[in-house]
Amino acid sequence: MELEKIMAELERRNPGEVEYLQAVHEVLESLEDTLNENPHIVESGVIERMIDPDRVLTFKVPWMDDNGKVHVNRGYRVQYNNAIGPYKGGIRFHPSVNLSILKFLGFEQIFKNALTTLPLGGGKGGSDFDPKGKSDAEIMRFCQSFMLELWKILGPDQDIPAGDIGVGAREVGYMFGMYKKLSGVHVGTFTGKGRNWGGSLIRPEATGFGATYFAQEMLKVKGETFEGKVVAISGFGNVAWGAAQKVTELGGKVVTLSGPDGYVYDPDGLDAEKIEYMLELRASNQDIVKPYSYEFPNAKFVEGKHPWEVKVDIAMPCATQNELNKEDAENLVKNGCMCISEGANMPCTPEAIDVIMESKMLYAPGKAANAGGVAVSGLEMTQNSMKLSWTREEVDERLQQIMKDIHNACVEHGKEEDGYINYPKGANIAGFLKVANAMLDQGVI
Ligand code: NDP
Ligand code: 2IT
Repeated sequence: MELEKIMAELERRNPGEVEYLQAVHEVLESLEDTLNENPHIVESGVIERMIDPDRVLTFKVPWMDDNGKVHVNRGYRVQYNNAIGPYKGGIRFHPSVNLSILKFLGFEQIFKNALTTLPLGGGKGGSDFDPKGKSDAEIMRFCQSFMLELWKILGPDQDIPAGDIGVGAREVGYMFGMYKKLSGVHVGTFTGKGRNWGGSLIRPEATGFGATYFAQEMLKVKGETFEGKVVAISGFGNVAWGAAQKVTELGGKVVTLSGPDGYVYDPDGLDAEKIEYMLELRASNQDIVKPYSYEFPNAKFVEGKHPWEVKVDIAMPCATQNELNKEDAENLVKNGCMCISEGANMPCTPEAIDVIMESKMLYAPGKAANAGGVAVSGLEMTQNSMKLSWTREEVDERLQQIMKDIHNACVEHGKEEDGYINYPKGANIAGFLKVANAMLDQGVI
């Protein structure tokens, strides 16, 4: 079969790029029927052209710490595909960052961005820089050095970065500042900007809100709502924070958060004060969630474990890739979990996905469920172009409509004969067809 040959060739050309190969394999597998029905897509080489990034920029990022010691990190930008719009995707600062991880993220971004219904191509960037424990001045110097190389390939109609793990409003501010100085223009080349210099309302909350709205749509199919549901969330960063807010507002009870050190179980559930405390915890610049259990003594800290062993109705992985494995999935199924909505990118391992799909629970992949973040980035770009700023209500309404439209696209392309909605398949097919058709229209380039 043609797809097997393509995959084998990809493995040969990209040895050891585990996450990248995992992401491509997951998409290609689900496209089999679609490609059999559309042989012209395969014959035109669209698959080979789509799975290889358009270009990758790799560069050195030297910076000086507060003690005058020089450090060198590696910076990257993967410009993946711009068939339906300019390259668009976040920047990740984390010591684990490498080319395989950024290629997997960039590849996923193509389909996610296509699903948003907005004209956005796919890209991703980042560095193996570790922001943990760094002073504000060190973060600023790093961001400035990073931009000295990156700015050359960015532009409001060319490539528009945003945040991701380790990159929030502060880092976007420092990067945008340097970009503006070097390019001499104040345009919407970044999203996730500060409110008073071009940022959109709701962008900080958008990914978590969107993942919750998506879960709400899935629950509706079963005649269910968030009211009274017990929810496990992983991570305690930007996405986890947005999801915790919206789930709580809709009547759900969030009982876990997690970090690389383990998870906290809070049987009382999060409330406004605890959600506010999440911001403090993030700002403390450590990589641990444990202090939550000192602050709120009813909460218990479970060291070195994943939150998926807790009995919950709904699970929302919002930390990082491959954080939910086969055993975790088996625990969730055993405990009667009915729905998983991925706030993070590719948080479930392939073995976990097999267990989840087998159980026939509601399961939304990140490229559909977490698309709210980049969708509001797209809305930020629109506001920048119009030199206008929409109200909170207007942005939120558009976000909700986009999440509903993505849900409908997944149902349209993912509904199986027995009525089960295969959301990963639906998301892959819907996103793929949009980009593939644009590529066919534009010729071999
Ligand atoms: P943040 O840096 O704000 O938070 C990341 C969170 O995950 C932190 O709590 C982090 O802890 C935790 N984490 C990192 N590694 C691990 C690990 N190995 N085990 C457990 N927890 C871990 O990033 P975001 O919230 O922005 O991103 C979270 C996920 O959502 C990522 O997969 C990202 O790609 C995805 N995403 C983000 C979007 C956005 O708009 N920001 C949009 C769509 C998806 P610590 O930092 O202490 O290590
Ligand atoms: O993974 C993602 O979608 C993001 N990190 C957000 C990308 C963006 O451009 O807003």
